[in-house]
Amino acid sequence: MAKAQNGIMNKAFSKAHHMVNEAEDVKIYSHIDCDGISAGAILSSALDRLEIDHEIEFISLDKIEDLKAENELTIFSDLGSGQNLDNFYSSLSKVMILDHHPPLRDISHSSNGGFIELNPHHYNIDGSYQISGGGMAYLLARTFGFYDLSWMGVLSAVGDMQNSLSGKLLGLNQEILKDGVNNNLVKSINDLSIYGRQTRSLSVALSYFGDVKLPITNNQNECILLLKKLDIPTKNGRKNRPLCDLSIDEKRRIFSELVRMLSREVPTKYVKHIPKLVSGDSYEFLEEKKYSPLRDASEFSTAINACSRHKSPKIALKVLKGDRGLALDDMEDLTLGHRRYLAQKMDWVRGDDHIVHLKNLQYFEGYGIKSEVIGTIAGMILSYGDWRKPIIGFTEIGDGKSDIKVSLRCSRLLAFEGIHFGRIIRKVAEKVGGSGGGHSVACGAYIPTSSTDKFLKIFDAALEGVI
Ligand SMILES: [Mn+2]
Repeated sequence: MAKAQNGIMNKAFSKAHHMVNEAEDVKIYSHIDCDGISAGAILSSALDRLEIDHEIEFISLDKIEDLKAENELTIFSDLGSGQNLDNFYSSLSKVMILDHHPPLRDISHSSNGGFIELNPHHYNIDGSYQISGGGMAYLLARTFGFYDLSWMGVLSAVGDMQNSLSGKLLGLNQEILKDGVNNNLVKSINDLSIYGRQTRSLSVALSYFGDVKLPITNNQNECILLLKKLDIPTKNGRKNRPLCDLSIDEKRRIFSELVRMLSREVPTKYVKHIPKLVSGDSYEFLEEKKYSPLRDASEFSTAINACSRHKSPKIALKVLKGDRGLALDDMEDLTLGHRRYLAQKMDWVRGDDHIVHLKNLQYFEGYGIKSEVIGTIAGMILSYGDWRKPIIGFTEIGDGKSDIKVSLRCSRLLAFEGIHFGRIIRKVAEKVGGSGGGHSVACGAYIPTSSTDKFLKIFDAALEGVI
């Protein structure tokens, strides 16, 4: 069944292949997040090689309605399926959509000569866990034989958190990963599910374990003691050891210890999920230097997010397309600034008991925090609150608009139990005249300024008996 569906989708990709081949002047609009920027980098690299003139712009979803068709072919990537594109129908410009979000239109629209929409949902393929926007861009690039762009398809999927529930890449993502592995560009490792494999010292990386509050959470001294107890050296000579330097046996010891600690801490219903919380596959990019943030897919995606959240997606684009000089320096500066900004805001939220506890959720008013990072802050602050409940952060959208941005994060344990906060937040936001959606563990909404109290009340009630 899945194979047959893939087969039909491949036919659509060969139509798209011809559309690209005929084009002389292309505009790409891609989503301004890690997945969208990687998707843009794949498309732009492919068009460069085909010597097709193109321009690329990274945009947020709310900008789409203001766009006008000015090029012979406009490609929408990692967006477009959920938006009204009527502006583009009337023109002479051709339109191609490469998206993986739930589509508004049905597949019959796609057969129209100047308009093609490639979306896994049209072929009964899941767009949350099986393929990302960058994955769709790669499948198009692959029709031209550009297998070496596969690593960016892997990066897109990780940036889009497509591996978050199973701990690994599945479906078409797995197929893309295979291309990366076969071309010696990517290595997939069954690993501890701890962030910062290449760049963080072990004790720091462990202290960020936050899905469940453990004695080591936010406590580096406890981490050092734990590593001593497990007979794992924290240094190699004078250099701190990151996770990527550990032997399989050392990783196993940490795994068993974390499982033991977690089993003591979590309610019985969660015990079956513990191994998934502690281990998962990691993806290494073999062309990148060891100990570089670009070597690990998760860390690379953070660096791209640092660029996009500070409105500099083009810097990430250059790095993705191979610039390891100036653009990489700029990316490192942005990452550093990003980290400083987060630390400063974290201190503020933690400082004066800004976390307010309701029966089934907790929240903080983060007014003054940039809307682009309110979700990141919420995720970091969760380990200081109650991991059993989701945490919600509020801030202003900025840009002269008066709405409020809401971001929610929760322990992966709640998602493993089948709670999908992306769906819940959408319903609650709609009830107060807003809109929302997203993943099970990370989602958000936009709501009218005066509706925050009502929003919290409805949300708290909606979770009664659910968590
Ligand atoms: Mn995406």
